[in-house]
Amino acid sequence: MTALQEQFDATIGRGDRIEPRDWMPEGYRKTLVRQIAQHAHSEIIGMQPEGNWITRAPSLRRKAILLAKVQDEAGHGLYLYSACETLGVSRGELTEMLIEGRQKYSSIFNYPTLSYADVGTIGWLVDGAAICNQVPLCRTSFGPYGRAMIRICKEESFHQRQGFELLMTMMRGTDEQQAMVQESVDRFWWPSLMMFGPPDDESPNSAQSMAWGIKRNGNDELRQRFVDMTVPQAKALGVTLPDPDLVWNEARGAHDFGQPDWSEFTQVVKGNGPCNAQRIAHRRAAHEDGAWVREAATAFAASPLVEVRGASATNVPLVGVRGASATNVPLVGVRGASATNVPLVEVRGASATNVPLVEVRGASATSLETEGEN
Ligand code: BYC
Repeated sequence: MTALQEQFDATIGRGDRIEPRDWMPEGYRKTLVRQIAQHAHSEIIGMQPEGNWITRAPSLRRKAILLAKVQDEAGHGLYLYSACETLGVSRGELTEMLIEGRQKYSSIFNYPTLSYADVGTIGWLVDGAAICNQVPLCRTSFGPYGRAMIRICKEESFHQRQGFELLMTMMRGTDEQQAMVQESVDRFWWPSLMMFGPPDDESPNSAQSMAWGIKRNGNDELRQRFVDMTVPQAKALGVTLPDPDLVWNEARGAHDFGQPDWSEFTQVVKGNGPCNAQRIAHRRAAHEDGAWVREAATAFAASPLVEVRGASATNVPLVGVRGASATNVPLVGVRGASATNVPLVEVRGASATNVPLVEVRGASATSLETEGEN
């Protein structure tokens, strides 16, 4: 065993974190890329089923809440893609892998949202399952992933409550509204249980992922935790969970429950669920439609930092420097400059009392070209 491997094992053994600068076995890196990418893709694809109801939410308040939730999911995707990028793979590559079907996303988002009650059910059950699965991931062994999870879990908690509150409101409504909630729960219950992955004895990745501290619990343990958490909530709502085998087991101090249809799960994960093709087609179209934004952002990033026109000593525009803030004011808009490495800028007509603003084109730390001041 190499010294690096020993150091890695000792870090994991102590329950400390591995950071991107640390040496790590290739299998650990690959497993993390797989899981974090799948997680990021799930957040982004997961915007679609709920996004389907934004224009049809029944009031301004419900629309604002739903918009905010879907926007949070975009944010979660971005934190997770960023965490993944610390492992040496770019967001662009990950997106390509998703739309080419080389990486997965959570099975749950391949089911349609057929009624507005599904917005509440997704919040309650899907975000509820996500919380059970993700709270332990706040302690995952890879630093950037664990830190991203902390914020994500706080937001997921809010998402779950908003779903529960929506369903509670509908359950206090008309018979039709109550029936809508029950029908929605009937459709989403089993797919929610599948979110935790296959049973432990059919989970090829669990043992190694747990040994590495990537996963902290097995799939079955977290599924059980979710069922135990959800049963009293269902009672409070007044809905029935569609499982005839669901019963409290006094001896175990936990609920017994039936198994989801694992052949359906396999089909959905293989790409044959009700909405797989639609979800990926939509994601691909959004990616293609956004090409001009990426091109513009790339061109902007390559442009000089400062380009100020019409500026004078008394009329100093505040804009024009990216990343500047009240406490972080770059002295000169030259890339590659730092406190110790300040490129010389040639400014014509400058004196101590007359400091013209400088327009720098194509400037870099090694190649500087100055142009006339305004
Ligand atoms: N769906 O060996 P296993 C959200 C795959 S988004 C699809 O147990 P592992 C939200 C698994 O990848 C929340 N595939 O795997 C967003 C593996 O295949 P590969 C998403 C699944 O990784 C918007 C194979 O089956 N959460 O909350 O040890 C709106 C064997 O499985 C699924 C996460 O991503 C599935 N359900 O454990 C609202 C959590 N399950 O990769 C809400 C992070 C399994 O070998 N991920 N597979 O080809 C994890 O915790 C783990 O990856 C899993 C699976 C527990 C999901």
